[in-house]
Amino acid sequence: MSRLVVISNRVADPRKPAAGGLAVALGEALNKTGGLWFGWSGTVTEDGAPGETELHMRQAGPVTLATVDLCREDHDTYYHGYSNSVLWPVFHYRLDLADFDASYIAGYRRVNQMFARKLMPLLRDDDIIWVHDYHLIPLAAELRAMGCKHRIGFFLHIPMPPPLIMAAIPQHEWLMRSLFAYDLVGLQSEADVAHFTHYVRNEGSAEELENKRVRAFGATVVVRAFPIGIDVDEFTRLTHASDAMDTFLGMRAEYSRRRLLLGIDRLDYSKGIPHRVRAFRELLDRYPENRDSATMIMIASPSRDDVHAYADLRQELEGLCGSVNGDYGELDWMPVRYIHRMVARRRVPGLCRAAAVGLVTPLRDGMNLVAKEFVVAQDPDDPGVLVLSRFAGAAEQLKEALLVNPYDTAGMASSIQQALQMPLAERKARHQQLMARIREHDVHWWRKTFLEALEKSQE
Ligand code: ADQ
Repeated sequence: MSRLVVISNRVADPRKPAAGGLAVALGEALNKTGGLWFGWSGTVTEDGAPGETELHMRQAGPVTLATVDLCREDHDTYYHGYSNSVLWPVFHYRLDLADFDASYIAGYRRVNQMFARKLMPLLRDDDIIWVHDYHLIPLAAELRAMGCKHRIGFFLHIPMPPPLIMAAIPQHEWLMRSLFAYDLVGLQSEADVAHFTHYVRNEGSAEELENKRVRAFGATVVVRAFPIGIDVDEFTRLTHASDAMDTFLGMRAEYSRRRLLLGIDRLDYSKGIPHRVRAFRELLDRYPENRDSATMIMIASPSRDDVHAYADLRQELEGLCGSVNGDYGELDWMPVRYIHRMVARRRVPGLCRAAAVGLVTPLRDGMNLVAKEFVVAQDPDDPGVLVLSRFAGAAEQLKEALLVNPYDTAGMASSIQQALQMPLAERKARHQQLMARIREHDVHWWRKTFLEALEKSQE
């Protein structure tokens, strides 16, 4: 059996309780056969030279964790710069927020080269390599240039933009060409696959071959959608554990006279959080029966606070929440409760279960796992309703949610009203169908189908 080598920007210890389904799924796969997990340690050193760093090796059960530190310049250009100020905004269609500083690309290439250089001596002949996300697009090309002949797969956790948006990145052709050094490229949705195919047809004169193979730039790669899921059994267990149940009962007692609407996100401009507050305001304005009743709880955990666009977002959001509370609040009712913090993972299912409506309304999102977690946490005999943006990757699968356009404030307000008024029988029927699909395509299915496709990719 081949050994699995996972490479991602950050590395997690598979023996510790994982923060999310992804770490669980990868940890589980690595634990099975033993494996290697390689990436950045999370440490930034003030004295190192760009592209130079030491490798730290640590054993975690059967899994070897291999990490490198980044010097300040590499961190600022590769991580903050090219990854999070160019690729993240552009891949989420936010050209207005991209910072195309010419110095970033050198750092991005340098760190990918350094990763390849440090990884090469650790590889064994029978290894199968799985690279994750937008920080590491050129990694396979760098490994191939150093003679690596292994099977290498890549999974993109964020959306693939349409060709004309992609073309705004000065190095777009180099990035897309780099993907052809992989054997398998996995994307979240069929829409992402269509964007990829359009791009390579237009810019790389691609030929589409059988079995999802695409030939362009003188190479062939398999490109498929592998919609990522959550660990349903683990999340169900968390839902019934005492911390989640205490949270649920506490919230239910506190809000016994109210209907709760819930949003849980990282505070990121892709998540459409201000749009959600505007729709809630519209709901209170157009459907006054919700005043003194509906309460929106928004938990937005701090994220990349040192990038400008995030500070602006925080300010905008605080202003919007303040004005809704000022205009509509009563002495004993605050319409919006905004919490700029991370909630403990073990409490998340309790919060979800207490909510009548889950608001997952990104402007663009790879998948959005919160949408799936919200559904799994519900009581099947009295489930809440998921209001989901049509621009989340999850919308391709979760068709029984109420799909909304977050840019259409009035439309979103009327969908929230529909959710609040939905009869029990309809809520149960929708929930049942959503659950079946989420269970069928859970995170284990995702990992297994990706790795099987990678095994077969060179046949
Ligand atoms: P993210 O943008 O981080 O992930 P998402 O998939 O929605 O977003 O959430 C990841 C996890 O973080 C979930 O388990 C969620 O419960 C947790 N989380 C988010 N906000 C939280 C908060 N305030 N408090 C506590 N927990 C919180 C990226 C892509 C997504 C893609 C995933 C996986 O942007 O589109 O679905 O990777 O591929």
